[in-house]
Amino acid sequence: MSKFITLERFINEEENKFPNATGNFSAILHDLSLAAKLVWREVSKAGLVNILGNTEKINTSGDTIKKLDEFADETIYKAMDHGGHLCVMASEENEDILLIPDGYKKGKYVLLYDPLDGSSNIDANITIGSIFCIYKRISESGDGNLNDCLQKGFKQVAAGYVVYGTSTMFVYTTGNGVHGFTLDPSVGEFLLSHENIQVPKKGKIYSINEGNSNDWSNEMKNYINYLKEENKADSRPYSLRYIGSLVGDFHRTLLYGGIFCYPADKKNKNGKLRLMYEGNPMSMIIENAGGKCSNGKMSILEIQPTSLHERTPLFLGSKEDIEILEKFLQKEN
Ligand code: AHM
Ligand code: MG
Repeated sequence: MSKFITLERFINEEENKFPNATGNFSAILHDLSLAAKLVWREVSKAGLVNILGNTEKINTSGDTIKKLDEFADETIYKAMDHGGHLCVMASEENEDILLIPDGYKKGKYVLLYDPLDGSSNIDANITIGSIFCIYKRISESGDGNLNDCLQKGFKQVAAGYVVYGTSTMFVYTTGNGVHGFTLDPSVGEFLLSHENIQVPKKGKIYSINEGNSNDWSNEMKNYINYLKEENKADSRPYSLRYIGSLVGDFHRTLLYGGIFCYPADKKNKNGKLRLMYEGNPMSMIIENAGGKCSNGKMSILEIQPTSLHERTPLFLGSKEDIEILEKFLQKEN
């Protein structure tokens, strides 16, 4: 029988590798794992209790917020607001930055999160997830501010997600490999199940909402047509897999390789997905697993954000797949 390594123990052992570590950063990860379990507990009962259904509210991106989104948003905020390690937060469900309440110590880190991504899938019992990333503050002290949140992706010091699927997993990186932990619900612990995940250099699966193809650029259409062409030496045609839930589609891409695409189109010139809550964290994870991220022209991690809720074309996946995509999109306007 192999060893059981809990997420808590793993985080502590990672911290011990850095003699100067203060423990602040590990404490944030511990708080996040508690938040993940609290959200999982509600998500897993979603079909049992009368929690489904839309509220009257519309979030800043124009989507109808479901009650479970609100629960996840509040739960993550409340699990993180009093630890003394954060100076500011921002969530996909809130237009403005979220300050740490008066009376609590303000720390040196910044947390951005998408509390419940893919929530339009909840009613159909399809995989959804939570996404997070952590930065170091750039302001000196006191309350954090918008500039602390609007840092380039390569400044992230950690990123991760929780996938509520056939089992629930916590996957994260601090820049030292990507590690996955599966929740054992009977003991309430995340146990190390996927150490040092490496995305295959090239895959056989593409993941995209092909219903939008009429609105894609010719370059984007040519790339997807190329993936469908027969070429035995090159494992083509690729298979299409699309859940419509980023965490699920990303998790499969991370494990099996291939490419996830949410491109720009005529109606949405920056695509659909958000740079700060979806693009940057998933990009840090894929790059730390040996894969690549792109907006079609450049690394997502090099984009200077200008607002909390900006969107970006997003491509994530195997290194070689992203490189081929970038060749196709070079001439795209
Ligand atoms: P959300 O943040 O409102 O839940 O939307 C994001 C979701 C992603 O999970 C997924 O990749 C994408 O929207 C799917 O969009 P589409 O239905 O246009 O294919
Ligand atoms: Mg989202």
